[in-house]
Amino acid sequence: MSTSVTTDSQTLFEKARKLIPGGVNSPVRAFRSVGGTPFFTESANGPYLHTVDGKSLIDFVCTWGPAIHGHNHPDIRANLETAIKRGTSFGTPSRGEIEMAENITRMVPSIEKVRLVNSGTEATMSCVRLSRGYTGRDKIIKFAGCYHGHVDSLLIAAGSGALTHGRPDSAGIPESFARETIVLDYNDPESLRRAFEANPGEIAGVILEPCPANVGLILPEPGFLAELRRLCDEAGTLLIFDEVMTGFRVGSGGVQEAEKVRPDLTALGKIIGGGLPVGAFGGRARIMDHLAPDGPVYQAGTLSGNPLATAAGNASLDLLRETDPYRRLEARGRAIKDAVLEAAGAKGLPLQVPQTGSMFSFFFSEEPVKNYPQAVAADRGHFVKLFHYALEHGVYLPPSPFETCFISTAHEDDVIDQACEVLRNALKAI
Ligand code: KE4
Repeated sequence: MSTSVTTDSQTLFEKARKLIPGGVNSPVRAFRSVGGTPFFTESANGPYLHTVDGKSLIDFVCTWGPAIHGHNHPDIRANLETAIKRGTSFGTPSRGEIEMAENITRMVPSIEKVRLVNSGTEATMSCVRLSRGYTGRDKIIKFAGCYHGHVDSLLIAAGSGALTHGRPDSAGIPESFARETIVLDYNDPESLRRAFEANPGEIAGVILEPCPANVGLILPEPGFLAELRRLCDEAGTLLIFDEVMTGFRVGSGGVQEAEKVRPDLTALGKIIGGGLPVGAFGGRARIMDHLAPDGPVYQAGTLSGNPLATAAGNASLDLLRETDPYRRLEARGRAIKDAVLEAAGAKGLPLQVPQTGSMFSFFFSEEPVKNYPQAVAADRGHFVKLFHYALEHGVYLPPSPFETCFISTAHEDDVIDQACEVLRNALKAI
């Protein structure tokens, strides 16, 4: 029977659980970190999600980042409506792929050549393989709390031999894979120096979210990214920025432009797809030319460069260049941060609200959070109460304290004011 006749999330979720693991196609959607039943969305417009239960929610998840222009933006929809009349997939080169490559290389200075894939996971996985193929080395360094998609060699936690190997962070990953990944603490350049000393000539790449946002939001300490660049240069190791989330989000050139640190490879996703499945990875031409069919590093994808995805993605990137929304987005991020901190202060609630541009998160912690151990030490119970109060009052925050909130250009001042009022009241109610 068609699910369209079923009207409520509870019923739909029970049906979904019978057919889909956990009832979801991505774990975080199951609300396990906050409890309760996830709502099903019927439609989305501007800053709102409209649920099957007839509720309209101010959306601060923005489909985990892509919806920087809000949902169902007319320009993106128009591009898609035009593209779909020509067909859905060709499996051959198409004009939109060149336009996407022109957009990305123009907006991200470190990227001279770029390849499109279908997800952020594919993008980071390909960066790791390319760094290994280019350097002829095997080991990779990552940082605790940074999430790069479900790549076997990156679902690794710090191991007992912290400076020489990690341990699997998921079932199904062989110890042998974990031995090639070293996990360090973010914002700790000294540990990187020690890891390079312990593994001379063996590190192919250092990969990180330059601004970790999958552990809540953590901002780089002054000089940290520049020091990573210097140490990688010294060691002949590639510096890989995973800007799947921050690319085109914190500015048209991502964190690398804001912090003036040039990685060798960059992984992208989310915003560049305008809501459709797209990832990309790119960097210096002399590195990218190691990819098949020109070079020995294999990488491929049936739907890579799909014409619908590039139509939506190009519209999204064109809009960013035409409207330059970043100052407005920063002002709205700051407004929420200030309102929430004022309410928490009035109540004597220890709260940190790291914020950069249209990204912010909540740590119920006395001290600013600078790395993963500090993030996991923050009070999660308070976040759960905040989440549910907000949801009940029409504001949808990410269903985990280890995620980041996003604001779109569709979150006009009246919407921001309304959300601030709900968040202030939520903090009073905690
Ligand atoms: P995807 O494979 O989900 O497109 O991208 C993986 C990825 C890579 N790098 C960074 C920095 C990311 O944030 C992500 C995915 N982000 C999560 C949100 N925390 C996606 C949401 C989900 O997993 O359902």
